[in-house]
Amino acid sequence: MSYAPLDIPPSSDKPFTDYSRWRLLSSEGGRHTWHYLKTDEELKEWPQNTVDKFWLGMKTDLPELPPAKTPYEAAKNGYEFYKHLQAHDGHWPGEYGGPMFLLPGLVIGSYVVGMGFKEEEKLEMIRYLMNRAHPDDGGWGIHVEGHSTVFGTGLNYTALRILGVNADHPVCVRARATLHKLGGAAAIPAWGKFWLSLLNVYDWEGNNPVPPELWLLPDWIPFHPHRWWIHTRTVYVPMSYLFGIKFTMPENDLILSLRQELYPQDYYKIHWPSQRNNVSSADLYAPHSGLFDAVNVVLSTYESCTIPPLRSAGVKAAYDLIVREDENTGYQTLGPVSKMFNLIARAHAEGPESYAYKLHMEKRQDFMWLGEEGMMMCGTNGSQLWDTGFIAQALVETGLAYLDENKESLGKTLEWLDEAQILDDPKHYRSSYRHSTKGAWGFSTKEQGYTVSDCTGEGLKAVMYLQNDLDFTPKLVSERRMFDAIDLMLTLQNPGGGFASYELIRGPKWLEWLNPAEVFGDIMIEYTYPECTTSVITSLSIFRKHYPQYRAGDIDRTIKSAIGYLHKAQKPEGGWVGSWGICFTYATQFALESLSLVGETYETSPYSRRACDFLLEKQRTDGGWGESYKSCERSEWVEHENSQVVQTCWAVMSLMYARYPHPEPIEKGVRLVMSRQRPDGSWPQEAIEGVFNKNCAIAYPNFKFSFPIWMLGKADQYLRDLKGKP
Ligand code: LAN
Repeated sequence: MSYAPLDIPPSSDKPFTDYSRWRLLSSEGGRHTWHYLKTDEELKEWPQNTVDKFWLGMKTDLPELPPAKTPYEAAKNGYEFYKHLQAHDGHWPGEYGGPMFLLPGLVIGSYVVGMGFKEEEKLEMIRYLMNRAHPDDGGWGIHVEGHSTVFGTGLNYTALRILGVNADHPVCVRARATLHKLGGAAAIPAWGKFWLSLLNVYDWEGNNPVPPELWLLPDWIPFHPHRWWIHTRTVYVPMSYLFGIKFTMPENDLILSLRQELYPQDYYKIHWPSQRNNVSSADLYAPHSGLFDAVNVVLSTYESCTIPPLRSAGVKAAYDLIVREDENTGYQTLGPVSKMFNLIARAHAEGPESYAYKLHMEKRQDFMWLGEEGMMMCGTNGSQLWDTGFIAQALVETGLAYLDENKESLGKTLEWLDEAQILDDPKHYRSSYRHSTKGAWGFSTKEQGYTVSDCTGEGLKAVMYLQNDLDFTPKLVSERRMFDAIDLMLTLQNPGGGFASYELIRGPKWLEWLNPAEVFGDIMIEYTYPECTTSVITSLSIFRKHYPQYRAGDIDRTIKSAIGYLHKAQKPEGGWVGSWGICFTYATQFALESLSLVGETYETSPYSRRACDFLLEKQRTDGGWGESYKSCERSEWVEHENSQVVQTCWAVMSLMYARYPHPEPIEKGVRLVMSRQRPDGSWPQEAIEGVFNKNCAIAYPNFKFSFPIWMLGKADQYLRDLKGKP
């Protein structure tokens, strides 16, 4: 990619490209890629549809619906709208933005290996960054709603410059001032140091070591990286390769200039070794432990006298793991960070003419999403299964599935879910330290190919709802395949009874003392989560109603001990801390669903009662609930300034799972959610819904459809039952 300065307008409120020319292609298995049509012929052949228009923030022209008088009618209107956002293959595509450290990885990573972008992509990435600059100071945070940090500002500034924005453009001038005020790029957290080192604008000496020799350790060692949380290890595999070879891009004018722009001090006078632990206070979330600092002293000493055969064996071991990961995932890799590190490693080792380079380039597209504000890099290659699984269940539970006008859409949903199940273990299985995948559903697509405990749970539930509860659907997923999903989930329970995200907990808790990332909490090992646990055990429980013979004893024991885990995980105040959604309302909804499975309700269980009382205390006078993403940072309830539709749905669902006996709070919540519905049946976007690693928010924009539809439809029935009406 050549560095070509672009003529960028000072304001970014209008698209830099013609939005009527963009199309979202949903291809094999739900892959998402955005395309810009250049010729009139292409435009004629491929008209823009509602899905494109909705996600581009254009007017959808869907009709106004008869105003809803009951919660059921509101749910029905909601689906009348949401149905139009279903892709032709049956899944629901969606934007998966939020984190602000991913687009720079895409841009820097592509730049250092000479991989270009289309002009329209560059322009819309620039616009996205301009739109997402913090209104107060022009910097960027770790996520779209966060305060400006060095990580966000240093990396996104660099991305803008690579994409072709001049250093004297107002957006750069403002961002640079903020960056310098925060201490400049020398104080960027570890992953920022790493990206900038690859770009040759930070010295490798300024990084704490990431020795690839770690991969040569025997597997039984308690801190062997195969025991780390899968995202952390999958990011550190290519990092250790790139560190091992000290990858740097050759100097050019832009790099020389960035060395001046990113630092308030003289780049050439910086004492790099003293920057290793220099992290701006605006960024620091998980400070180093004394143990980690000590380990780094030892590793840094080793770095000055590495043993060449050992280093090259380590580099080779890391590279082999990179190749296996690419091959296991169709070059999607587990996530967006590993995607770009792997891409650089493969490009370095195999060159721009290689098959690996081309495939990485092709699949890079799956992470690039065009939204209303421009083009972003997503948290994964989509959230296809997750969004599709929820709405499928919502339709069946609310009865909307039985309406003739929804049957076609349901049929397609089932077809997609059928295709999305992973049928085998990974190609490279044990040699990649992978957990089994046979029978699993992942979070995004089958191609990405990772088991996620709760995605398997939600995927199987959705299939059972559609296949076993409805009499008009074909039985696409065989019993054998359902049994595979069950067998897989049963391998995922941890000794304490809880379920983690992708694997069993493999390492000791003290590994967290070696957390190198500074900006994320709880990333070194798997942990058990009320959310994941619930998706698995609710799925087991529905399954056993349909197939009471299959592994009944195992399922029984699993559910019992999972409930024990949930009891222990409850906070004394009554809620559960959410790790993947914000925050207490999210996790409490799941936990109370679990408790309801074993008959624990407001009237029968102190756990359930305490949880309801906790939530009721948080209900606001407008009938809604609202908590800030800061709840997740602090593990304590932090009010949002407004009540939020999605969180209100989670709270009302919680009360219904607990069979809360008084209608008033439920009615008030329902009224709030109905009052925010638009005449076309949709709901406006409110605050960000999700989170990961304690400190980074991530968007689930489809939640504003699936959860209101689900909650309103359920509440309609629930309130009628409470009042003894038919
Ligand atoms: C996700 C998204 C989905 C999420 C749920 C299924 C909701 C959860 O219940 C289990 C964990 C999982 C699969 C999850 C794990 C971490 C992810 C992949 C993400 C939050 C999306 C992005 C994030 C990933 C780690 C982002 C890249 C950043 C790094 C620190 C590597």
